[in-house]
Amino acid sequence: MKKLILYNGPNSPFGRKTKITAIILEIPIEEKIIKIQEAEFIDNFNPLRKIPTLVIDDKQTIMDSDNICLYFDKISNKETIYNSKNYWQVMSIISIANGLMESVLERKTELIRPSNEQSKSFIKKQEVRIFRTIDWLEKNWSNFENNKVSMDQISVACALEYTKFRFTDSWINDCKNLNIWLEEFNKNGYMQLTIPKDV
Ligand SMILES: N[C@@H](CCC(=O)N[C@@H](CS)C(=O)NCC(=O)O)C(=O)O
Repeated sequence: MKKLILYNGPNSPFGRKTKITAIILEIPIEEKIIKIQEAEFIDNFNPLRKIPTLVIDDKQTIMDSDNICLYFDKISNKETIYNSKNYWQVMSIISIANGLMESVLERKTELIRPSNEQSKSFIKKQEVRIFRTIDWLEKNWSNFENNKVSMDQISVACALEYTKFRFTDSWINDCKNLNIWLEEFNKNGYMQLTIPKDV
């Protein structure tokens, strides 16, 4: 078995996706929680200096959460979590969830810059995108009725939980179906084990 080191952060939604996928697919990884801003050594593996980054046998790197999750799915002996019947729908929902994570992250990053450098219109644009995306999921996404866990469910759950963690849960009353599903999904051991921590 190859040695798999997953460099992760304490609250990255992208990292959370990969950790959950490793748990579900029973991939034995060693997770190392790092402060990405100080992790110069990561540049040797991933010039983007981003987490998650997966290093295989100290030499090969897989970067980007989607590639890491696909890799875990490929090497696992368990049933795939990328259902082939609605494959492209699943992939598109994953991209939408990624976009939601990005907007929440961008908004937060902008807000921690010095106030004279912040752009109100940029923050507003992210907030509009966040609410539009969650509302769209409420109206258009139905794969959560499926009892079998799949990659789009993991991605949407991580994105919505990150939105609550970093921004707001004000959408839960308007997006009832999504919220009922999320509360149920959050009871899974892999969600409980990966709750984001503020550091
Ligand atoms: N597309 C990437 C996004 C990863 C990403 O944006 N990670 C953030 C943490 S949530 C990061 O490492 N940021 C460090 C930085 O921008 O300096 C993925 O899916 O893995």
